[in-house]
Amino acid sequence: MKSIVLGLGCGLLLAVSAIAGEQPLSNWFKALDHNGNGDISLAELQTVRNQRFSVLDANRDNVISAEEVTGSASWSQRFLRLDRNSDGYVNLDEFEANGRSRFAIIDIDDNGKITSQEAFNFQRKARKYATTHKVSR
Ligand SMILES: [Ca+2]
Ligand SMILES: [Ca+2]
Ligand SMILES: [Ca+2]
Repeated sequence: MKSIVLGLGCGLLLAVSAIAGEQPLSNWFKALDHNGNGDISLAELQTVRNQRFSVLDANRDNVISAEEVTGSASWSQRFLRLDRNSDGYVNLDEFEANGRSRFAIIDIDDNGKITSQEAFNFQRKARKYATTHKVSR
């Protein structure tokens, strides 16, 4: 069970890296903390992810196809996991469901907010996991 959680968590680190590049925690944390109040709410996470969805959905048909993510190694890797019903497309529902499960993993105390401390703990754990398991990027 623990390794599954860490595995999912590692996916979030990759997601965040995709948004912010290989930047330190403070930068991606600030990018997600839209209203700048010092923590990340689920709404804020979904806002940023929805923008990402629009960017990835190049032909604007409201689904992401495998072809649309071929330019991004990290999104291509995640595509199969995001496509829950395996129809070859990722729709916004699937995309948001993935965001919710990731949020829940990082929000350790389950209070609906990700603090910078929770984000930091998570990043450290994910790094350790990546090192131990030699996760390719
Ligand atoms: Ca916030
Ligand atoms: Ca599309
Ligand atoms: Ca929390």
